Amino acid sequence: MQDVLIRHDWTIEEIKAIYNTPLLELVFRAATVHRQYQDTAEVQVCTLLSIKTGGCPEDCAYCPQAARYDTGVNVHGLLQKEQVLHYAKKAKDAGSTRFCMGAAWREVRDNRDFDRVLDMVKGVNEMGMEVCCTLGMLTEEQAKKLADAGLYAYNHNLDTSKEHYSEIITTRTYDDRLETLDNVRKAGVSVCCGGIIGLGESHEDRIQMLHTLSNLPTHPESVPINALTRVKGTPLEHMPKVEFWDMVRMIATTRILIPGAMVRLSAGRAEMSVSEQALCFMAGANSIFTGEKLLTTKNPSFEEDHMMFELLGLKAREAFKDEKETATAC
Ligand code: SAM
Ligand code: DTB
Ligand code: SF4
Repeated sequence: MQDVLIRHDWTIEEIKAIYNTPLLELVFRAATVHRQYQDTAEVQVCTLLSIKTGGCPEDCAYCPQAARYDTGVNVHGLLQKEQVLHYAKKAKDAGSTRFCMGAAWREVRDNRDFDRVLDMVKGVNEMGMEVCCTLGMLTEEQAKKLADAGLYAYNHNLDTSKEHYSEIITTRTYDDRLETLDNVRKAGVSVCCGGIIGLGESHEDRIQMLHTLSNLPTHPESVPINALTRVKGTPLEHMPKVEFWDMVRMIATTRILIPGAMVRLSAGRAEMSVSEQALCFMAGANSIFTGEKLLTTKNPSFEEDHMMFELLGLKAREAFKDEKETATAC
């Protein structure tokens, strides 16, 4: 039953009021919305692979892959298709239904590497997994080529508020990000867009970011909420650890504002207990990244997550569920 209207006209004041609701009341409200829109027994299981690591020209202050910071990341060029398909199969066998390939690029260029990525997309799609990519900025034509190759979703995060953005990244603008999201939408590809907390932003910045996300003309189909993973050598290495309660508050507010989306408990799980993750699921998170690494940093193992699913009685959401439901409804 979906009796809460999906809105695209949230005001800052309304979002502030939701965000500042006493925590347990906020979790209860989010859990209520979650039950109206989603099957709460299901969690989407996605796996990331860094197909091109490090050496990135951008200056994103959180990122271990920016060439200008000395982070000790294992720099490598574009992986071979066979290596990628091997890892995708391992992820599929471990129960993952979405495979997301990440590249440390500022933007996609029309070159042989892009052709190779198109081929990887085709290969993973043929394995019956939802394929996602996160490759940086993208034109509409490039998004269409990815769609034709079988791309299901594209991840491009807002990361933070428009106001705080220039404190974190100076090598491209907030509007560049919004333009890429628009190009992805126009190509008919599912949009995955969220942000990071712990970048030194204020509560106001988080509210502003949620305002931008929840007022997009079409809501993103998935919204990853990341806790900053503090990496030695990056400008943000000494930031305080993100409070677990802030993650819960962010997830719950996102669930209420964007009820139809998969809300992904993304970076930060490696430092959370199972009980803490359970509260995030209660608050409306229904997607995670599995596999021992995110892109370059640690994540719980497939085995640990399997045990968590058993304990909490969760099951993996099947691949292409949205399409199947639309087909049945027609
Ligand atoms: N280079 C492409 C781009 O920036 O769009 C794709 C890869 S980039 C690593 C994808 C996303 O990972 C970033 O937008 C950011 O939200 C997230 N990310 C990167 N480093 C992170 C960190 N240390 N902690 C949390 N999230 C991080
Ligand atoms: C997202 O929102 N989080 C993922 C994925 N989208 C690409 C990336 C998290 C990266 C964490 C740092 C790393 O492992 O390098
Ligand atoms: Fe490069 Fe992406 Fe890292 Fe920014 S987040 S430095 S664009 S890999």
